[in-house]
Amino acid sequence: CKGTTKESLLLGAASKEVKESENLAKGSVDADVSVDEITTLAFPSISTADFQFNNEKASDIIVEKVEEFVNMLENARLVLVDLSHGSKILSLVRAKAAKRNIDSKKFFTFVGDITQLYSQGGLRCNVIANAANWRLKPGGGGVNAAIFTAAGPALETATKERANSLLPGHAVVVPLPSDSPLYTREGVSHVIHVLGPNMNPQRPNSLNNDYNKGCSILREAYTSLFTGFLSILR
Ligand code: AR6
Repeated sequence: CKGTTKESLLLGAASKEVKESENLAKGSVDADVSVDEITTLAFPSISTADFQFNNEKASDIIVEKVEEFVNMLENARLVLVDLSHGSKILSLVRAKAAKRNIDSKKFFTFVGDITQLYSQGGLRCNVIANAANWRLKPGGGGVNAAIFTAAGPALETATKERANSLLPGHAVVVPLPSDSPLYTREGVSHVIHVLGPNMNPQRPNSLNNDYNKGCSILREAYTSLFTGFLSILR
């Protein structure tokens, strides 16, 4: 979170999430650590919209995986993002994370478009995750379409250099070229594509409601995502 005037103005807003980021900014100043130095991964809830994964089960897995990785982050943090204040997955995760006493400076939720977190929300996130498709192609709706559109063709080219496809449960870290609008406008230096389990019979490789497989693939997906983020930190 960058402590700019823009952010300070936004921090006056009413949302709980924004207030949380205000506390973070203040905390960082008190600790004499520049807020610019906080490396932040913003991630959407993988598989719970187009891929129709059950929200209760997904929220358990998000909290479990955040708890597993949060202490390895040192000066970095994780932010779960969704588009609306009415997001079911955000409220489930918030409640469950609070019960587990997960440090709210290291992990919190935020309402906003993941491609405009800094310009619209004042939240500086240098790494964002994408709920990708197996072909790693633009389009298809949801967060994938939004990220590829906002990043411009540079993301597709950079992605191709790293991988041509993805297996469910896997992730690929893509450094974003510095001429991408997502880099220049939002300060995003890396996109991590993640392929989650698909429960939607209209999409490829549907698991047909097999939540044994589905939960295990979703756990793998978050492990791959957070491991990828740690690899950027080191
Ligand atoms: N900013 C923040 N969160 C968003 C945004 C956004 N711009 N757009 C959607 N979300 P989804 P999936 C939230 O459907 O279920 C694509 O077509 C959304 O509310 O994007 O993993 C791909 O090509 C939800 O909480 O991903 C794949 O084929 C979360 O992001 C397929 O969808 C994930 O929703 C992947 O489906």
